[in-house]
Amino acid sequence: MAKAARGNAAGRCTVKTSGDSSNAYEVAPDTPISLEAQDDSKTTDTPPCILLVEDSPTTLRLLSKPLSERYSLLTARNGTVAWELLQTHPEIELVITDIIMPGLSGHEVLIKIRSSDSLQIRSLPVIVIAGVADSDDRDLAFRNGANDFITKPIDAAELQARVRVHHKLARTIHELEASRRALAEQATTDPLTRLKNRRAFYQESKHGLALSLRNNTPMSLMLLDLDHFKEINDTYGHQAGDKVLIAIAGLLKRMSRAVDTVARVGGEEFAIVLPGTGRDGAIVLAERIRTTIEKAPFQAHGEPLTLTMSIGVATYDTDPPDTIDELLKLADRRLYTAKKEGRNRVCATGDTASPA
Ligand code: GH3
Ligand code: MG
Ligand code: MG
Ligand code: MG
Repeated sequence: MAKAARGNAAGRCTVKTSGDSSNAYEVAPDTPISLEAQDDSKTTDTPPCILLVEDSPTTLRLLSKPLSERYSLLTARNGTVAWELLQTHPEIELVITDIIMPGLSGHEVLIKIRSSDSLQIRSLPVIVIAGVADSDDRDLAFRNGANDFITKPIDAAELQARVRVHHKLARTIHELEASRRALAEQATTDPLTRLKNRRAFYQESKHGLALSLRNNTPMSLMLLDLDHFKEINDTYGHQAGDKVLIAIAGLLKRMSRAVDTVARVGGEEFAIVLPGTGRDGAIVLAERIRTTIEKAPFQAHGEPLTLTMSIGVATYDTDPPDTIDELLKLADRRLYTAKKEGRNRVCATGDTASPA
């Protein structure tokens, strides 16, 4: 029973715009919405790739053998080739470089690596190998950002041990950075719809208003609440309700511009920040969203299902408030007015006084 509604709610909601659709608010063709979590963790069994830069064929041969036992090894006979390989092989996880070579020296390769535009290249661990134990070379290498410095003759076991340590450390740093990014994303994302959450919406609105105040440009806030959504849950089940929320989120995202922030700020309540958009522009978008949702061919049990939304809009520059909290309160009062006046409507004017 609820199954039919679930499949149809997200899968068959093909949405058309009404009237003029010649601007950024045009709705793109519907695409399937997946609830599957994305797994972007590295699940590779291939050995880590390292780059060995050395002009001496003897040393190259000597080091290649032990390194190839554990690593996928790329080699370059001079710094110029090494730099080209770094651009085309993002799988490289560590660099070992000689200093004295024709063309770019090891010091120059290191400087290029550490000042690269690419974070991946910039943060590569680099082990410098030198022909003689020269303390100036060693100091310069470390000043330029080398992670380690080894002098010839090189003991293969020692090199392997150092490579292992630096590679492991680099991987740990990457993993920490990835989990920091994931946590930061979690803190601002609604897990069901992948839209921004209430907290991120509030931050974005505050930031947008600060820019508007400084640049003397308008900014609108829109609060959107599904009408009688409880009935969807009651009739078709909570999971069908969830699918509807996901479909609505996708639709709102596609109808807004890249600079707008679309958020889910409550159970069946959404919000959009519209930087640079005045009242008229916000009303055009709100009406377009309202009619698009009203016409969207949701189906449950093979029967057409009509959904509607009520929308409250407040605009900095047309409306009196110049703080985000007051603007949000105003948008909320207008949303309440839209509900009271019969739902499925946009309220963007009036009601500017706070209730006593
Ligand atoms: P109104 O037109 O006045 O807004 O009526 P409504 O039924 O939409 O509003 P009401 O506040 O009475 O009910 C909101 C419903 O939204 C109740 C709640 O179960 C449902 N809801 C909230 N969060 C979720 C969610 O994450 N998933 C689902 N499926 N339902 C949710
Ligand atoms: Mg050399
Ligand atoms: Mg509601
Ligand atoms: Mg509500």
